Amino acid sequence: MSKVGVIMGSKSDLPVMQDAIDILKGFDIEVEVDIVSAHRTPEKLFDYSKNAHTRGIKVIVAGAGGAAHLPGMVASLSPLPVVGVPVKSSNSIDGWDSVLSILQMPGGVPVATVALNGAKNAGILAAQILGSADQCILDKVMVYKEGLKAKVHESAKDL
Ligand code: RP5
Repeated sequence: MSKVGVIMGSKSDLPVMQDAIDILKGFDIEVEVDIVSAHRTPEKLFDYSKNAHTRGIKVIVAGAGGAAHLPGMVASLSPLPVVGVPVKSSNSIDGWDSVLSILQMPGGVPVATVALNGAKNAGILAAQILGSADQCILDKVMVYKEGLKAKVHESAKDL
């Protein structure tokens, strides 16, 4: 079964990254969660990035705050698509450092960067990537989108 790897630079990122885990589990997608710090555990980062694809992980969602090098470094070492989540962490200057560190990658090493603290969208994007080759997941994404539409129509009735 295809898996999504959700990693973060610190346990302090978990309250944000939990949104990615929850939405992926809502699509019945297997999630492997870990803490991998680009600066504090660089050897683990190398090991994780080099090997994730060998154990069924198809997409990596990586979140970090401040000088957020995790998603970009993972993308430099792994053949898998990487979705980056900038986290507004305690060491972040208003989130901009995290956003720009993850967003402004050099040519050849893409990171699909979502909004600040946008872990939910990162999970949905990972599901959509898996869904492009898995009809069952694609069906669930379509149901989810129909649900969004229904909520808007419902909320418009209360105006
Ligand atoms: C980053 O530094 C982590 O991803 C986290 O967002 C931030 C703060 O980490 P802690 O000091 O809370 O462990 O590397």
